[in-house]
Amino acid sequence: MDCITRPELVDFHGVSMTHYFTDNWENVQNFQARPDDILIATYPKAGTTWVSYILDLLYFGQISPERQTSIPIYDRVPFLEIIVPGLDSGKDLIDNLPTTPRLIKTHLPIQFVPKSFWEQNCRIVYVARNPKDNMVSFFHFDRMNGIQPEPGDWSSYFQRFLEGKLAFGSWYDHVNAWWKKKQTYSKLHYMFYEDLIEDTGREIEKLCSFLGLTPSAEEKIKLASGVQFDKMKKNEMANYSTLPVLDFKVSPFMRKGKVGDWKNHFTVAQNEAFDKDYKDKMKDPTLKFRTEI
Ligand code: PPS
Repeated sequence: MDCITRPELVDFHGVSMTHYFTDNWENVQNFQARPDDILIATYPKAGTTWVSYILDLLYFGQISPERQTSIPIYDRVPFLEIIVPGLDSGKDLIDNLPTTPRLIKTHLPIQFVPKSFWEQNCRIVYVARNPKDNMVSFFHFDRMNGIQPEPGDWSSYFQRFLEGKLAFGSWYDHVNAWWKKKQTYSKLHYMFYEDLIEDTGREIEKLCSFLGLTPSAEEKIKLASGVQFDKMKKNEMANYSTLPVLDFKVSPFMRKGKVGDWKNHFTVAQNEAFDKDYKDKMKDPTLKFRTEI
């Protein structure tokens, strides 16, 4: 593999980004979506892999079970905007997907989503996670991920999260803009990580109704049990252990999978500062997050 170095954050049309997600910009912006494509959109570390895996099993679990033991999730559900030297770009992986529908992952803030997805009226599943746990998960991911900027120490990371100075920009802008879109774009299903933790079966039920799928009760029970954290953590095709840029000696990709781990990281003062800042930034009373369940 080519030499990979940690990137700098740059201001890209007003959003903090790194070149691994902007170097393929023209191809990504000109991406040709198909009407049956399904886009899985998230701020990083909100539960992308979990929902990708659920959708992959819903669509292909029965018809091609061998896929589950031979193709890593990041190849089954390619990451649209990523381009890393020595690896296939997300765009190329998508273009070569043999399956229908194509399941596509993105972390792009809504204003960067290629227009073709809107023109084709594609279904979009957005997953959001409470910002405290999202921040903690992102911090540990940045420690172990060679294509992310160095996270620095926890207190400086905490500050940068509040300022939106992380790859893909501000969590606040991301979750709010996607939430707003839901009011005008009916093919957007907005989910919460905490709801999935609380009742995976119920959330699968809602997903199926959004996608127009009708698995049997038995299939749904099997699915909900098969996608639990411990099983995914052990599954090489779902846990990212085969991706060379990640250093599992620093931290695993499937790290804790919990609601409330922020309590092990936030100091009392940080928590107070966070809550105050959150109130100023999150003005829409209809968008509510749970930091414990
Ligand atoms: S990425 O890199 O943005 O695609 O990461 P993403 O998949 O969005 O988020 C990773 C976090 O999701 C947790 N995860 C799960 N939690 C509970 N159950 C299941 N099945 C599951 N699968 C993934 C994963 O552990 C990361 O969260 P943390 O808090 O770091 O453990």
